Amino acid sequence: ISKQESRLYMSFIYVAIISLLIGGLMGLLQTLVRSNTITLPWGIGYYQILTLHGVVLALVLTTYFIIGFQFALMGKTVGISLKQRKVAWLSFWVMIVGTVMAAITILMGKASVLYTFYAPLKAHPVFYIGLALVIVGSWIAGFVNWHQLFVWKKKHPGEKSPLLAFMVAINMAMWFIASLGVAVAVLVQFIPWSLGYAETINVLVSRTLFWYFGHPLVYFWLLPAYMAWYAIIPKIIGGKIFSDSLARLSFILFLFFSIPVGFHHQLTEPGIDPVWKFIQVVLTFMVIIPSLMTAFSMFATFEITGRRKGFGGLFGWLKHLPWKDVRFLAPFIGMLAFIPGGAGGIINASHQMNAVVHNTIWVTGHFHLTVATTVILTFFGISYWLIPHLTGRKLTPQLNRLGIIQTIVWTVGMTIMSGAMHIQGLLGGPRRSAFSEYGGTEQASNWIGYQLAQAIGGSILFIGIILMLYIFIKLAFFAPKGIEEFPIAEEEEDAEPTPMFLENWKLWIAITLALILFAYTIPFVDIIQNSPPGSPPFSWPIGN
Ligand code: HAS
Repeated sequence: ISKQESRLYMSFIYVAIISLLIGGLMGLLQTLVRSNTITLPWGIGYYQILTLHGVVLALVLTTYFIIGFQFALMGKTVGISLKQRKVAWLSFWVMIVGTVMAAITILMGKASVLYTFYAPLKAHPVFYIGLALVIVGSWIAGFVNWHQLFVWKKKHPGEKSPLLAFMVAINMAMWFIASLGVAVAVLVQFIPWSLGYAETINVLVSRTLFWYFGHPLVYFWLLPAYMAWYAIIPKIIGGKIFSDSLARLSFILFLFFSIPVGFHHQLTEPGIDPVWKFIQVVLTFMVIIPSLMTAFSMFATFEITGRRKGFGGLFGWLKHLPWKDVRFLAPFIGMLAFIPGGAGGIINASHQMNAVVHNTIWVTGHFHLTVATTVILTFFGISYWLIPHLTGRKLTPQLNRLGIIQTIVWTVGMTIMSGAMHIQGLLGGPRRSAFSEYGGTEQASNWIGYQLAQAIGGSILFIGIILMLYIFIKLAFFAPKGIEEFPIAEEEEDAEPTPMFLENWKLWIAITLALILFAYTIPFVDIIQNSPPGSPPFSWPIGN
């Protein structure tokens, strides 16, 4: 890999790792405030640190890591030209300018609106402009990725595209179509409103546009982890890809069903016709299918590889897995976490049960299992080989061992924290609230033990972050020079050839748009015609 390429990919990853530190510290403070262990000094508001935590981890860390990783995948599988690299740098800098603008407003306490920035909470206009720039920057990255694949396909007529390049192109297509929604909300509603050109804002429209984007956002995080599960983990365990066609089909299904499902975040909201909520819940159950296909495919890979190595019996194949290789262990624990994480998602999506858990800290528990365990542990697993590969160093046995300790620390911390969040949520504990005794009610007194457990889990997780930072610095700057493999698996020899229609991009995009129009047109027109006129801005009382 050339120095220039490596510098480009690593730049994205540096921002991700700095975000992990800042966002993680904010998370620790969160748990300490909620358990009444500390009060924030110097007039810092609870919602200020909660916003920083959410924006920096859920939006900044993820987006930068994903774009850096995806560029590395594209560079490896289809190549990157000098021109493409220049445009990729442009995407980086546009994103950086946007990120800095948003970060400054949050740090100044002018944008304590949380990562969902629900109206009528109002931030400084610079916050929204910053967000818009981050999105535009990510689009530029997407255009480069599609162009990379396009150039490759022109040079290889009639051939199927490399699996990982296909997956990146799908993820960026989903991201682009989804982020159009939030871009419209920011440009048409939030920026004019925060600049004072509009006095009120249509809250229901803004939330609907946000969740049109917000649910595919979680799959934008998940799919890069799936790329590693499908195409990289098999190589690390000494096996092959179970089915190239199945992997492609599952990504196509994500493209179809990720977007027309936003109402499952708005099930308790008045003003949306229940029939359309029902339809979008049905579509949500469709988007579970590609994850079940992924689970099936992973089990198949593990079992086939194990049996080939001579481990028989019902579970004998489990023995062969390289438990002492952190490049496998970290993503594997991510997979395990996705079993309860996914089950929690199915509970959330079930309309009646959503009434029990909505706006409770159960939901926070759900996304700490999914994004903060499944996805992040997979990203850590990727980092252990990607960073030394890019910096021309080696993952030494000592660093591997430290990585295993890091993985265990993360797992223990997250099990305690997320477990306590789930239970407290079922006992009615609200999400997004600082410590309160709620007037001394008995119910609130039941929550405090779980809050303390979350503070303990959060502290353990912070140790995990420090460890990760240490390993990262070692891998990037100090580990011995050498060549670290970029592990990409091949397909099983006896696999059926992948049908070419799986690359029928026009058809897939047309079906995606048709599903979106079906799920959103009528309810959206209804919302615009019938929702209340708009709401004046609201801000948190000082000191919250
Ligand atoms: Fe979710 C809320 C529904 C998946 C993230 N979700 C959130 C929020 C976030 C989030 C951040 O329907 C909060 C948003 C906010 O701030 O308000 N979610 C789902 C459903 C799924 C789902 C149906 N969510 C995710 C993923 C996320 C994520 C993935 C991040 C990456 N979620 C909801 C709903 C809400 C929600 C409602 C709103 C709640 C409310 O009221 O506010 C599905 O995609 C889940 C399908 C997954 C599976 C699991 C398959 C298992 C696999 C692992 C296999 C294991 C192996 C290893 C192979 C069916 C693939 C085994 C080895 C052995 C040895 C055993």
